Amino acid sequence: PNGGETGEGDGYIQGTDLFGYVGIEAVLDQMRRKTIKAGLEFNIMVVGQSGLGKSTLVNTLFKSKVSRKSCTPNYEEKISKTVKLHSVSHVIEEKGVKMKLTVIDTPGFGDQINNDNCWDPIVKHINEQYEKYLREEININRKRRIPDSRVHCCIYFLPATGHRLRPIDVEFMKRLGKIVSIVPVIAKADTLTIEERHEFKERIREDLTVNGIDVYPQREYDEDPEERVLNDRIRESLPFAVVGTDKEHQVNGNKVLGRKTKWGIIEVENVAHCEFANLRDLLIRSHLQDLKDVTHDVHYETYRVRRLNESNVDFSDLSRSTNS
Ligand SMILES: Nc1nc2c(ncn2[C@@H]2O[C@H](COP(=O)(O)OP(=O)(O)OP(=O)(O)O)[C@@H](O)[C@H]2O)c(=O)[nH]1
Ligand SMILES: [Mg+2]
Repeated sequence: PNGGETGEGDGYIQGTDLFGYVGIEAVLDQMRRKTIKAGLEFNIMVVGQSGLGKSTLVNTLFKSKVSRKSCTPNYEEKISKTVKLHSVSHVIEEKGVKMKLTVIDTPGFGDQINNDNCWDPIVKHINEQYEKYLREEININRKRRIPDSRVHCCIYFLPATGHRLRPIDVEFMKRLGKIVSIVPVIAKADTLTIEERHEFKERIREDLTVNGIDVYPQREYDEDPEERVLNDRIRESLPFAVVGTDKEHQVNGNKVLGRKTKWGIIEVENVAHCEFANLRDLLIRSHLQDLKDVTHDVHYETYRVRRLNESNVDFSDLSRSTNS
């Protein structure tokens, strides 16, 4: 039939005849529609020493541009010391695409006299989510879509000491880097001068390399030269120097998220002031799908292989316990 109902029919038919056009690109629309229908799930975790502003940054993220248009009411709560691991979820909707963004807030370490194994609860939580997923996956009656509570990205907070990586952070990140994608940040970056920030970042990058700590985006997973160039630029700017807040202030008649000090307002979302926006854009805008892919293809895969190789895994037991 010539000139189909869609109006695109002509070109389509003609194309087939003349150039062998088969219309594979239509798959893009199908994928798009499927993704929109299914919705997105994205889970971030914040980790680091106590008092570095982790809970504050979770609030900043939810109050910042990612969720201003979301349907959830403003998140108003006095921030106090976090005592247990807990998640905060918001459903964010933009142009018909729905995303459930979950941030897992964790209690900071460093308060105890003995900080040995302070990573245990964090490592345990991350592995438990892999285990949950694995159990769903090997279940005989598995769900069409397995709920995904796996941690797609772990934001690791470094104190703005201006010196080097501390042994505790090295130990912690070494362990984390093997099981999850880490994005390191310099916390409370408002305490550093421009020069100090620059030099501190450089020293941290050196220390990460020297200690063999793999942070996201990992070089070995760059898919092509184009991605390598893009990711190199990100790797050169790590760790992001961030500032967090849960307060809004008036600046030139606009409401901005900021920290008011005696000498002025630090605008958290202003890239001239700090790198919070760079962090947010990396997570939400440019690398969300890649973080999910790396989690599934690399970290979860490693866990899965290890678990299934363990001689004590009884498959029937696994599926039975999931069913019950
Ligand atoms: N100067 C400065 N202070 C900050 C920043 N972010 C948070 N703070 C302050 O630091 C204090 C601790 O913040 P929290 O967000 O509770 O820190 P936390 O890392 O969650 O602490 P724990 O729950 O104990 O692990 C609060 O008084 C915050 O207002 C920042 O970017 N700069
Ligand atoms: Mg906290």
